[in-house]
Amino acid sequence: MTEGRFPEGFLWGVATAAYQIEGAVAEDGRGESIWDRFSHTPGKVYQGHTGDVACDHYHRYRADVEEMARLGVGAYRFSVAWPRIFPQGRGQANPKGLDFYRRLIDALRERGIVPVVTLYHWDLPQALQERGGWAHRDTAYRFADYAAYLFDRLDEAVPYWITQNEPFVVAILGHVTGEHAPGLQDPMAGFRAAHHLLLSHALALQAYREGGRRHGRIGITLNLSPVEPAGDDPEDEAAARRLDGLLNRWFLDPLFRGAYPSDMVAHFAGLGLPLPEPPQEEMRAIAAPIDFLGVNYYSRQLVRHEPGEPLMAMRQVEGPLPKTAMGWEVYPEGLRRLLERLRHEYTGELPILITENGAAFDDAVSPDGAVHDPARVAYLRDHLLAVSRAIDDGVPVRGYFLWSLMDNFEWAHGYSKRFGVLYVDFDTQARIWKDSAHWYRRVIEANAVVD
Ligand code: GBH
Repeated sequence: MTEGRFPEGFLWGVATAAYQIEGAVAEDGRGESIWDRFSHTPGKVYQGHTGDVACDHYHRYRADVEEMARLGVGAYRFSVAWPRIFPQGRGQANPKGLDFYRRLIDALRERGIVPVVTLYHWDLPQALQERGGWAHRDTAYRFADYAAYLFDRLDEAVPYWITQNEPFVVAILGHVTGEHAPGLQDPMAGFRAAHHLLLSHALALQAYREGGRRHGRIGITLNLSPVEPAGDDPEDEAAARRLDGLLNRWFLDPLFRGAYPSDMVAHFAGLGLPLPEPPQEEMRAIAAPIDFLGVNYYSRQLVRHEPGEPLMAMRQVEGPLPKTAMGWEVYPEGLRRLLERLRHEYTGELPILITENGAAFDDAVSPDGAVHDPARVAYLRDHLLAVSRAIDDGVPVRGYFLWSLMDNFEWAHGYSKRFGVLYVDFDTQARIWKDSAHWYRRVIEANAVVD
């Protein structure tokens, strides 16, 4: 294929997540989530920002779907807020919560936009956290019940289901570093959470396969990054291998090989961490075939050996490449390498969706009323070229979802980091097309990377 051209039928999309955009946190019977609790806890989120209003998408979803139609996207990846569907996480369902997603899906269908639904993008019902959250095995079973409830009601309208978004981030940032909800700093809770997140995927997958006639496809989304040593010291190389073992292989190996990576199990055992040994039937269920793998890619990780560091004996270092407003290096080549590695080591011919890729920059509305974001256009262009090269080399990438449709609640950074191609004025809720939105519209139209 010509450089920068995409195969016919390539799925062009944008992505969001419920807590980051919806607002309306107390409306129509929605229950509390761990992110409501966390963001309302002083000191946890930048300047005390919360998702109470966010982009007010709950009320403005029709206009937002119109924006997507104008962009020309073929697909929209969003997440369902579990506490809208089951306010207590289990037990009594809340039909008004389901109605919102039905209305959203109807609006998308009217515009010919395919819904890609993530079942969990970090907003666990607080009631389940109080029963132990993801560190507790029962949460995986409650997730499967919630998933089955949605499969039975929405499957005909949903061609792609994603069980979990970034279990690494949920387990490690939520339970080990404490940067995310529920804000724990307990490595053992992190490992239990990681396993129960994978188990919840497996149980939902089972419910999907066994629950009668289904129309869609189902997969999981991982955040994956190439991990590279900062120097050529063999100790740094071993440190890079360790972070790769936690960030990438800790999730890929169970899903595609049915076992946690043995070098990492040995590493943690050497630290005296009594990792739970999951039952074989759980490991088998986690490795059950999926229909696609979702990949979120932002950057690489550069690491150095650091003997004093607990758990991983390494530290991340700042790389030399230009950075986004998040401080993440712009490294498009990493995406191509990651995709090649996935195909050779894990996924083979399994279709891949890039379920997130994008960048935050310090955007501002200029006097002419436009938002000029050339750095984002360059980021997107170079990453799309990397994807198109990987496709030309035979990696079956079937779609690309730009993170994000619009500026939104960037977790612990609140509204201070803007990832959207639509600029959001959080005082007026106006959506303003950044230059990158105009550019992305032309890419979609051409089915090719354009200038
Ligand atoms: C995604 O997370 C989220 O799915 C999305 O909700 C969010 O808005 C978006 O990206 C932008 O942040 O330094 O060891 O933690 C991406 C989170 C951040 C996870 C970088 C991996 C690097 C590994 N990623 N992180 S580490």
